[in-house]
Amino acid sequence: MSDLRKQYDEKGYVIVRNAVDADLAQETAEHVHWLTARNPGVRPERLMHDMLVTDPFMHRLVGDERLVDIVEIFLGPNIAMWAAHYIAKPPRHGQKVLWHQDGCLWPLEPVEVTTIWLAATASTRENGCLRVLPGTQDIHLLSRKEQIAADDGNNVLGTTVHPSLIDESDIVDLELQPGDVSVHNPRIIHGSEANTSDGWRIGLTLRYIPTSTRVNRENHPAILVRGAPDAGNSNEYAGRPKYDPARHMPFSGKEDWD
Ligand SMILES: O=C(O)CCC(=O)C(=O)O
Repeated sequence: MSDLRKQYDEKGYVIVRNAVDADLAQETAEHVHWLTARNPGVRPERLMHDMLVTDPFMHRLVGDERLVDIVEIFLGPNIAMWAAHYIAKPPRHGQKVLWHQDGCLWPLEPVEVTTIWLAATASTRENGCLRVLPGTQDIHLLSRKEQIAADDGNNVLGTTVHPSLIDESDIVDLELQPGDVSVHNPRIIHGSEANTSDGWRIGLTLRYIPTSTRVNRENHPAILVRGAPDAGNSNEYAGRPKYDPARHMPFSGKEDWD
């Protein structure tokens, strides 16, 4: 496990193969299709935290011991997940994610946070996998002025970084199979291409923090996944949701959420 930390510190990212089993990855993909069918006005690249934070399957998934054990290597024993986001790219017209740095976009004090990106389907060069620029985690957190608005309606974030920060010869494509995860640093510059393939590319990006990090956004509960809240800040935590067949996707183990 310390090898994970070593690579993460040197390169700004690390891959963990088979972090969860194929059945859970499959259920995660089904969750996206379930949500998409119920929210036809929302692009599947934008199934965001507010839609997920009261969902029992999401609580089951983000608290999975196998994921939280990985996160603990980077953040220590008191852990919350403050932002979940399915970036699910449909076949042939899945949107790209322009080059960006995560940490400069977030209301965290301090910006101590680690992202787990879970592959629910294969994620490949052909279908628009996550790509990173190793080493860029050593740059500073970019200010608002250093970001460039790019709101053409055709990309997921509407913002990007200056092209001078991108050296294309350094790009590493993080190709994953269902159940693999990549872990990335909040300062590393990363993005992804559009999905022009015939299949879905479904990823779930999960932002974990030590509970000592303050989430400075109102009405934005996090999910406590291990250890204890920190008395030094007023983070809000979502309660454990009850599974309701009228409102939630059925999932393996749902009886534990009655
Ligand atoms: O899923 C993608 O293509 C991009 C993900 C990303 O930017 C992130 O997880 O921070």
